[in-house]
Amino acid sequence: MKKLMHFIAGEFTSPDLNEYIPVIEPATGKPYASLARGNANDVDRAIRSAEAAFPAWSSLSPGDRSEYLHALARELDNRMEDFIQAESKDTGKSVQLAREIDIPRAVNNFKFFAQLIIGEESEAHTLPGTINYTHRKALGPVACISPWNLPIYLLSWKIAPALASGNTVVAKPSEVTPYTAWMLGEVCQAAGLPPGVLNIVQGFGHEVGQALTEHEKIQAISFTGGTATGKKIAETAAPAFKKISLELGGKNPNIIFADAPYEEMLATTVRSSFANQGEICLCGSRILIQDEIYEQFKKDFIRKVRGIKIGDPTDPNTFMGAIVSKEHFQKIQTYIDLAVEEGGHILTGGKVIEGQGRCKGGYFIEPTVIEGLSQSCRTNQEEIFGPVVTLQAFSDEIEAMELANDTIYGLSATIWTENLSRAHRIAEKIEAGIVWVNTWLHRDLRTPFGGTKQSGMGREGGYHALHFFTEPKNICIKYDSI
Ligand code: TXE
Repeated sequence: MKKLMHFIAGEFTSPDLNEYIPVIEPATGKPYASLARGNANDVDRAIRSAEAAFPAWSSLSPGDRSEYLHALARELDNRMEDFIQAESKDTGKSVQLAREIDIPRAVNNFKFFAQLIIGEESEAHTLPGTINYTHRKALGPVACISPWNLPIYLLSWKIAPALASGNTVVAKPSEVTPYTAWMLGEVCQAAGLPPGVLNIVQGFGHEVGQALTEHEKIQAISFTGGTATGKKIAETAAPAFKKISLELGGKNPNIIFADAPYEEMLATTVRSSFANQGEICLCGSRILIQDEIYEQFKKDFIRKVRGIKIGDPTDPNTFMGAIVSKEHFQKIQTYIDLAVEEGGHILTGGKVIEGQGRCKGGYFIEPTVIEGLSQSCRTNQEEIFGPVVTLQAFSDEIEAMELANDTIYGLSATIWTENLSRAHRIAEKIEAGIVWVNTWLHRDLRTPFGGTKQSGMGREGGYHALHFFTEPKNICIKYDSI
């Protein structure tokens, strides 16, 4: 069985504790690798290596750092198929999704920031007799902590801007899905990235993650994960004045008006509900439908959902694979039971699926659609992060907006309408960091990405990310006039 080690100072290294955690394939429920269980000593070693690499790395020109990022993109691209298979095995997601989304996007993350950094400009402000110029400086060693749902996609989304802007990185992937992060170490070696520029420490969140966020040398923490963990990180970071960027949970509304472009809306709503088994923070888990089309939508949606192919992630026809872990699988089942207790009526799904052949013992759940629940119940308030959506009817814009905004979260929202004024009106009033109109998960990497309320703080993407990972310094010069 493969041992997934830390990657520190350009080498794969054993954990201080010499202990390993089993890594489970969700589609079979069986272990297939073992993971280094990191501790504070491993974190300290990684941070020292990042600290040693920082002066040389941050002194490179943006063009030289850009070349390294292009090399990372190239080496990742060369191993595209290995990464696709590994990501699917590790997470339970379909090979098809890893091929269409996860791995190409990871390659693009490196390419995108490689290009962006060479275009970065500094500012100057002049007055008679003075000139202020402002430039941005890298921070030092920074922490990038990522979750299990889009492992290499989200880890590279953090690492790429951090490195591009001159920082060195200690990355902490999720212990649930560590495989492609481990492979990234090999990519760094193949790309000739100088040792210590990127370090990857594997292990549990409460051990490695906590030690990393507490470490005095860490200047900034970029985190994506659960809201409860985000709060913990904020508590740790605040007294030490570390910069934090938190991308947390969501309970996103998908608001469908009677004048929606119907067929496109229907097909996209299936994706926005169940892509990646519903384990994407941007999934629209609350579907709000205008009265006039409620029954029609319900009928058509259920028909489409029943046609979803679930099963072995390696089957090219599979749309929904396995849930990422046994723990999360049980959590989703608890939420489905809760929905019934709260008076919900399951329109389709709701049951566990017995895997076939090699997938016996895998964690499969039917795509589940529930109606009849009030907005205030827990099912409609708490993040389930699985293949479970609820339907609610609304009569007009005011009611739609009240329902949409009535949660502690504010990550994203989708609005379906052909009425341009209405689309603008609602987009303005929705409490969310990202609003899509007549589309979903349509990403332009230059745009700010992140949430309001308890969905987080700070924005990733484009210059927002480069600015997060740098500190502006203003220099004011007075000169005598002639
Ligand atoms: O996430 P965690 P979990 C939501 C989703 C899910 C819930 C919990 O609702 O059910 O969060 O998932 C590391 N200091 N999302 O428990 O624990 C951890 O090792 C520093 C939404 O898997 O937040 C992992 O690398 N780090 C989300 C990362 O944090 C710590 C995606 C995320 O894990 C730590 C995933 C600590 N004290 C889950 N404790 C999204 N918005 O995309 C844990 N970690």
